[in-house]
Amino acid sequence: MTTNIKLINWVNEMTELCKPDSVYWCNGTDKEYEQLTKELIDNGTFIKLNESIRPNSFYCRSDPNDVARVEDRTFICTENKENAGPNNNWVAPKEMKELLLKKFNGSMKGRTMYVIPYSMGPIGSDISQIGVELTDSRYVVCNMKIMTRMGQPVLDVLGNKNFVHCLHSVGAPLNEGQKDSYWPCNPEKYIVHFPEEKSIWSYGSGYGGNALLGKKCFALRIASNMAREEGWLAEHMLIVGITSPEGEKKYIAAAFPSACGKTNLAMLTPTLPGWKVETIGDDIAWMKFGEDGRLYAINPESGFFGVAPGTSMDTNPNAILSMNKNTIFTNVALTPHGDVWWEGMTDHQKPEKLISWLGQDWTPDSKGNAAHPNARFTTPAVQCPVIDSAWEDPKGVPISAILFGGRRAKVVPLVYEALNWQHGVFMGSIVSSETTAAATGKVGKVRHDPFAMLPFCGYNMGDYFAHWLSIGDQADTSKLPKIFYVNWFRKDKSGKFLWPGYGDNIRVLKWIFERTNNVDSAIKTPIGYLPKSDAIDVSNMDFPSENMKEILTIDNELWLDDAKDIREFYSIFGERLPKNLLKEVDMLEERLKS
Ligand code: SAT
Ligand code: MN
Repeated sequence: MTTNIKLINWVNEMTELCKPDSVYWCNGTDKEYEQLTKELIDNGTFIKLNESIRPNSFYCRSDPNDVARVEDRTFICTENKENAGPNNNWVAPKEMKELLLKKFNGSMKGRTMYVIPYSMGPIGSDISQIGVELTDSRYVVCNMKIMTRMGQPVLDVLGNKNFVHCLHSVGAPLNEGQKDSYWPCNPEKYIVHFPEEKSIWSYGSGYGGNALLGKKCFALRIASNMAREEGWLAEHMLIVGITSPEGEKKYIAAAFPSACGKTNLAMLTPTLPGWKVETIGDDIAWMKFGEDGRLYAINPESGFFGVAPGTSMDTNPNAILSMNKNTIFTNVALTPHGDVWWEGMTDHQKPEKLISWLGQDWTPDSKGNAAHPNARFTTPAVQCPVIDSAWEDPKGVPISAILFGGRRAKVVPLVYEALNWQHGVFMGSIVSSETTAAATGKVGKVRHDPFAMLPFCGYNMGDYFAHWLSIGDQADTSKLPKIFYVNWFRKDKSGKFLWPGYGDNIRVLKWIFERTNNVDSAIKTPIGYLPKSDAIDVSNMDFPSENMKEILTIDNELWLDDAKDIREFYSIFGERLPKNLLKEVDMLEERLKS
C-alpha cells in the first residue's frame, strides 16, 4: 500500500473517468501472477503449455488486427508543435486531452482496473525511474511482471515522490452479462505521450510496445525527454559484455531498428575460441556519466520481449534456453503436444500439424506462416544462460564502444569506425534500414531511422542530434566510447547475404574491441576507418577473401548518392538541424570526391 497522495488521487480520478467494476493494486508476487494467468485461461486468452515441456508458460493469440506497434497512431503532444518535430505525429495537448477524455470515459466498464507500480531499472538505482500503469488488461499485467520490477517494493521506494503517469485501456467496455473476447481491443487506437507533464495515455491496443507502457513509451519516448533535460541518454540499444581470451572485459552498446537482430547480438555465441559475450540488455540502454567521466549504462528492463520467428538453437541458443520456462508466447503456432513453434525454429524438420497464430489448422502445405512475423516471447532476463553478473548493478556498466546498424543490402560495408565523436553522431544520424514487421506497414522499404530512434524519440530529432553533440562537448573525449557502424545484411549481386552473421559477428566485435585498445588495424577512408584487409579474424571459417574484399568495399559514387539523400532527409529538420552535421555532409562529400 501507499500513502502517496498524488498516486491515490490520480487512481481515484481515473477510476471515476474509466468506470471499472473494481480496482486492484498489484503487489507483484508470484501468487498474484498465478491467479491472473488462471483468469486469462478461463477467459480463453491463455492456453497453458505442456507443463513437462515448458513449465509455467502460456500461449496467447492476439486479435489479427492488433499485432504490432502502430506508428501512425502514436502521438507526441507538446504545447509547441516544433518541439515534437517532423519525426512525430502531433496534436495540441488540450485538443488531444479532450478527445482522450471522451474515449476513456467508461472505457473500463465491466473490467478490473489494475494499478501497476513499476521501476525501470534496478529498484533504488540512481539511474532508475518509476512509473505507474493503470490498465484494464490482465495480459498487460502479466507481461509487465516479466518486463519490469513491479509491485509493492516499488511503492516502498517511491514514497511520496512523483512518477510517470501511464493510463492504458483496451477500449472494450463490457455490458452487463456480455461475454469477453479472448483479445479485447478497439479498432481505433491512440498511443499518446505528453512529455511536458510526463504522462502516457494508450487506448485501443493490447499488444507489445503499444500497451506495455514501460518499454517504448516510457523508457524511450518519455525518458528521451528526461535525458535531454538532465544530460544523459535514453537509447534504443542492447548492452553486452565482451571478454577476450586474455580475460580483458569491455561493455558495448548497439542501436539497431526493431527486429534487426538486437536480441541475437545481445546473446551471441562466439564462433571464435576463447571469446565470451554476456548479456546486460537486448533493447534499451540508459546511459549517464559516472564520477570517473565515463558513460555508464543500465538496462531498464528485466525481461526480453523478443521476436520469435528465426530464433533457433542455431541462430540464438541462449534465447531458446532462456524461454524454456516461465514464458509467455504471443502469436506463435501451437503444436499438438502443447508446445510452441515458429518459422525458423527447426529448419530441418517442420512439424506435420500445427494450429497457426490465427487459430487455424496448419500443415507445411498451408498458405501463409504458422507464426506471425512479429510473434514474440516474453521471458525473464535472469533465465538467460549468459546473463552478465553485473546486469542489475545499480551503477551500470562502463561503455567502451557504441555501434549503429541497420539492414542495408548495398552501399554500407560490414563495419567502419568514426573519425571522432562528432563524426560518430553523424553516423548515428544517417542510420537507414529496410523496414520490418515490428511496426504495421510495408516491410522491406529503406527508410531513414536515425540512431534507430525514429519511432521512439519523444521530441524534435534535430534537437536530439544536438543533444548527442552536446554530450561530446561536455565530456573528456578520451573517455567517450568509440563509435562504429555495422551492417550484417549486405548482399551480393545474386541477392545472397555476404556475411553469415549470428555467432560469426564476434569477428567484427573482436576488431571493434581491439580498436578501443588503439590497435593499428584500420585504414582511413572517406567514410571513416575501415578494417585493414586481413584485420577481421576469419580463422576456422570458410570465408573467401574475395567476399571480404566485397563486403569492405565502398563505392564513392553510391556514397555520393547517399550523401544527397542525407541532405534531403536533413532538410526536414530545418533550423533545428545542428550546423555541424551539415558540415559533416560537406566534409564527407569532399573526401569522396578527392
Ligand atoms: O515496441 S515493441 O515492444 O512492440 C517491439 C519493438 O518494436 O521493438
Ligand atoms: Mn526495440
